[in-house]
Amino acid sequence: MVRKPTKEDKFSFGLWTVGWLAADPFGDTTRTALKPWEYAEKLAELGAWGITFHDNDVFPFDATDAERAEIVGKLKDTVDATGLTIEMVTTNTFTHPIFKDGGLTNNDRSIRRFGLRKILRNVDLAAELGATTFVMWGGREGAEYDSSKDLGAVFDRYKEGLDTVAQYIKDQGYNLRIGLEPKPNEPRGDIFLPTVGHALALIAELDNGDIVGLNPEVGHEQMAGLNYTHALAQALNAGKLFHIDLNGQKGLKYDQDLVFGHGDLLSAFFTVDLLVNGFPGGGPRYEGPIHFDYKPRAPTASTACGSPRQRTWRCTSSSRRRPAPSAPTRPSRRP
Ligand code: GLT
Ligand code: MN
Ligand code: MN
Repeated sequence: MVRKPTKEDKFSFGLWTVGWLAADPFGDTTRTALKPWEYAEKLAELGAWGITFHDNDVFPFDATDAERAEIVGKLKDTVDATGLTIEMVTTNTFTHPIFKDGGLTNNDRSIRRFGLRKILRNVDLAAELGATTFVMWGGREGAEYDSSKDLGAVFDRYKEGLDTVAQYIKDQGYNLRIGLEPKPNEPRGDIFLPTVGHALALIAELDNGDIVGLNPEVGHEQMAGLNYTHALAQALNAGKLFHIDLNGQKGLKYDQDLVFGHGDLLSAFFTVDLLVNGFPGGGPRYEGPIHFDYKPRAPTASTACGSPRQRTWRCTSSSRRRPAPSAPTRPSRRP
């Protein structure tokens, strides 16, 4: 018997996951785009409790204030009507070319400041929408060449940026905690804060580390050959397990974002055991949402909708109706 999820399960999904258009570095999009509120409606219908998103999963990078307000308003209406919870909000500081060498750790001070402004504006939005976790995944904070950055300055900049965001949250009196999301590589050759352990060490050095914890992702630890359940356990034991990203990964390769349980099923079993039952001898329990960060595959060839980087809302209904080509019309962009 397959049990139907209910809101009590506290299942939550990123709009960038259900809204993933299934592009990869070698090919264009292969899934159909919906509007953010259409994903929300469908998730609620299927028994989800919560949704999460980046600012630019909902409105475009260059949206005017009026466009932003209109789109956010529509999503909020749907969330309220369906009884969903916006439990976490995060910032896209990785898609736009300005962030190609990072936001908070960029060598260019004006880009660091721009990244910070974008994050703080999104902190306001997160608080306004009632989110309690603010995830920060520094996917572009990294390097391919070790001489490209002063690595000492990098960690000072990272700490200063995180402390500024955390201080802002405190000053505004927001009920928000920051969840850092480690990842070893991709899109950068090497990302700073590659594992849960690295992030815990940096948090311990922050002035405002009391509201900074972790959002560990299964695949990100397993890409480094590490044990996800152990990472959760250490974060939990340190009182720092604020949020989770569940998905699947088949060993040491690119970030696959498979459905949870695919890849290392035994590890997934022990992860569930820890989340549901806690430590056998008692101690801190994870009380947060059961949040999924997976990338759905396209079951069949479907209509493409724009470039791989384009986000959901840009795809118009007419482009959605465009029939799939009967034969490949475009060669792969790379040999
Ligand atoms: C990006 C990444 C995910 C993170 C998201 C949060 S963005 O899709 O691959 O693991 O959770 O910024
Ligand atoms: Mn993730
Ligand atoms: Mn991932």
